[in-house]
Amino acid sequence: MARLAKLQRIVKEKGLDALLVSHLPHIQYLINYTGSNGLLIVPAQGKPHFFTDFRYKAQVKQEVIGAKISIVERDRNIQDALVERQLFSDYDSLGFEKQHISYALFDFLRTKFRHVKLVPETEMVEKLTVIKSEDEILVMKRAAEITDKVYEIVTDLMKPGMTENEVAAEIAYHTRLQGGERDAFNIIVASGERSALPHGVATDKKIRKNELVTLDFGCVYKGFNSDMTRTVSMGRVSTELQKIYEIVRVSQQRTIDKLHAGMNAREVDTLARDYITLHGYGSKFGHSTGHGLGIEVHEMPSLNQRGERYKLEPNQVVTIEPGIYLEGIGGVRIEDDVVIRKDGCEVLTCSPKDSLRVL
Ligand SMILES: [Mn+2]
Repeated sequence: MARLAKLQRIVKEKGLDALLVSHLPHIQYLINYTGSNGLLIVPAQGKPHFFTDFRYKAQVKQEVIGAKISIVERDRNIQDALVERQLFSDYDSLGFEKQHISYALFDFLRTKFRHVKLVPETEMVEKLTVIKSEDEILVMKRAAEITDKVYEIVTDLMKPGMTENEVAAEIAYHTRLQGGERDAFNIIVASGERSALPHGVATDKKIRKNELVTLDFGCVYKGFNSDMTRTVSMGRVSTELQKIYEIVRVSQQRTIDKLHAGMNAREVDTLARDYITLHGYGSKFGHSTGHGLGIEVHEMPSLNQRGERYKLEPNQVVTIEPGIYLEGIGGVRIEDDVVIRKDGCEVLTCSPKDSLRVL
């Protein structure tokens, strides 16, 4: 209940009568609902009200905590129920999640509740989710352990001749067997030249001997994500690819070694980027050094050069994932999930990375 209470305080501070929560991961975070349709109204005062449909009638009884539940009737949708029940009749202002609302729903609200001032909001629930409790960190640690275990199993069974999709299928299969609820995102298996694609999701390409393979995957466990990348070598690869592995590895390790609360997001990015630039590959590292991680794979903050005003706080979880990508040749990325602590950080993902692993 602490999460809802905190949100209600923010709603009140903002001078809103209520916040309409339309983003399902936020609804799960706030009231423990895991279904695929629903809207949650969180008033500044009084009990939050959750709407869903018949398919989830039994499920919400088991799951939902802290909200009044309404199941909309057959042939009705949730929007209609909001009108029929005159839910916003005494409201002056209603906040909505501007990055997580369909135009159709927005237009409906605007048309049907003309007397209510609709206030676009960002970072209301997001701000709450960024700082993790110790219990939440334990859950994220478990998600990371599952990912480590899957990495160990899958790298043991990878062989030349397997397709990237076959490797991705093994990752997905073992993720479920190890206790993961689902994949955190579309699994990246990028081999050979394709390892130079930072987001090379698995294809039917066969993995050949003497190629690099980048594996980037994670799982969802109790609503929280893990996200890890390792680059391995199928047989021997060129001296240059071995060299960039070492540069990325040292860049990533130095960043983790120096990471602590109070640094800003730009300083973290600079730590990783300067080392890569010093070795001549600055232009081949074209993405952020990392991102917040939690109920979403990408949360605040983005660790990049625009992050000067964003200070890291204890109990935030971020990824550290520098990479070097040589178009047409291959690429390397190494990514771990870390908890920011007062004087340092705690690394959640523990798969080996100290040297380029040859399979
Ligand atoms: Mn990531």
